[in-house]
Amino acid sequence: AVDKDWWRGAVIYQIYPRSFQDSNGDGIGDLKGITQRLPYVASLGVDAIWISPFFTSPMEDFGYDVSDYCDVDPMFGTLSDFDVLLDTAHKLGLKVMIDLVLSHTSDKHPWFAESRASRDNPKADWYVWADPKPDGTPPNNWLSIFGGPAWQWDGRREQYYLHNFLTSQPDLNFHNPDVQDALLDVVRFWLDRGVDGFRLDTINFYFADKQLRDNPPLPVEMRDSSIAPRVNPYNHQHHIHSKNQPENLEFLRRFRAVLDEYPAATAVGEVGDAQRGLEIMGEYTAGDDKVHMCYSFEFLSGHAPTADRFSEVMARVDEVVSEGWACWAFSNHDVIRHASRWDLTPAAQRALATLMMCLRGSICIYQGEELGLPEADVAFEDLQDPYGIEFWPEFKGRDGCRTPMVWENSNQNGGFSEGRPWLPVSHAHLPLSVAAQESNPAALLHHYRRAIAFRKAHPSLVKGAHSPMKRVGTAVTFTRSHDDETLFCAVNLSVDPCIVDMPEGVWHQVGQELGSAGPGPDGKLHLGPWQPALLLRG
Ligand code: TEU
Ligand code: CA
Repeated sequence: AVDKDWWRGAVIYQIYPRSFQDSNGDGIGDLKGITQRLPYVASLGVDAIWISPFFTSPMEDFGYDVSDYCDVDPMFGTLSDFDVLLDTAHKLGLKVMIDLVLSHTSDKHPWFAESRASRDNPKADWYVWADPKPDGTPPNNWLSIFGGPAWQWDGRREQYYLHNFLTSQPDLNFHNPDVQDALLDVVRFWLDRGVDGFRLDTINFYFADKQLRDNPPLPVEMRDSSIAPRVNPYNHQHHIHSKNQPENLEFLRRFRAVLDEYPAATAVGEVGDAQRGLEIMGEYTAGDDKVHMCYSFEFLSGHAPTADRFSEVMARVDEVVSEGWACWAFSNHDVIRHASRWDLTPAAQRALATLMMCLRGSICIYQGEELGLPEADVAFEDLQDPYGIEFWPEFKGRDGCRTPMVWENSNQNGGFSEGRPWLPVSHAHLPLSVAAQESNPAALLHHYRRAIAFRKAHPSLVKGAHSPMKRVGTAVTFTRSHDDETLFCAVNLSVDPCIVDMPEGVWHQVGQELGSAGPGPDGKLHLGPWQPALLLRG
């Protein structure tokens, strides 16, 4: 029988297809390359892969600008290459989740070509079109995440269209039921092909306020002072009308009804919202009738990964997501790799991987994270990300986390490609290659495998309840429990040692392979720098 609940507590490995493995020497990763490397992914012990978009696209935003939802971009291969990938993954016991970017299309999508052709064609209302103000300026003050107004003038219709991201990413009009139907057909197309689930890009941007009301300024105390206003004036506006609209819940229910026609399909919705991210996660994942999980940005920011930070976030989760399900990540293709963002030593990386595998929720690991790759230094001449090119040097863009995966250190391109890679392979990454770590028992790669295996061996970690996360000195402590298994987790998130009292009752030490401490002669847990203590009741 199929396990309908396979996603609960699953470990999902994120693949950025341009940078995973090139199979034909054009310097760009592709689906055949991914298929070749699936045995490696399976060897990590993960449950599933999430592949960033590989659909037909002009690649202005590297695939997050889709011009055909139901085909593979020739750069990445063909639909039959995808079928082989899917089949290979399934034989290896891996589920496959694909990345659907439904909020906007590429401006090269035939729907947009038709929509912009006139004000009265059948798709005239498929995107968010609006008349200028009497002085010719945009209909309201909304801003784009990638800079400037969220409105682009179109000379033919003599109207503006909405784009929350690049000007080449026009937002679809979800208020139009035909748009919803067309997108749900896309969902069916891939489910019929056999995919196990979806990562849904920017699900909180699906709807915009019907009346297109101005956004108010963001109260000063809610602004992120670490972001330069030139780079992101977006951060100074309160986006209450341009996203997170109430109508979204109804669409997500329609989406879920389609998923529920299939035996075990699942979805994780990406919710980027600095102020209300967890509340929205709570709304969207409660009730088993919308998305299964929401992908959280809480640990993708610059906030240091301290005991205070973890316990504060988890307390908030207990408050607002009690009924729902989170999906945690420390790194992805949009943010500075966490080894660099948090300036972590190898010991700190190990402790955080251990803690991550003990968290309640599902987990996303980003390719190369298991190798401890630092953010790559990419020279301005080599930059590819339009967001980085626009705002250099205040913001260097997202290329530093998107450089090719390093498989070997025996050649310049790290085994990624025989041609010239689309982004240079980081020389600092070569000594951390998969091959180098496979032959070094002390390497982080083996720690990730052991931490994932530890999680899989304990149902309480995969799907159990948790007690409130407490801060004890520089450590966090909590228990996880499921049926008759109860596990106590303590992780010291500091280079300073820390003493934690033994929990009440009878416990025995587990997780020695993760460096877990046991009780000392005084009956307390003496945690060394970045050391965990893992205890099983009984
Ligand atoms: O990202 C949405 C999002 O909110 C993040 O964009 C983030 O704020 C931004 O990348 C700055 O770091 C998703 C995709 O993950 C991203 O790659 C796309 O560019 C974006 O949607 C538009 O589709
Ligand atoms: Ca290729």
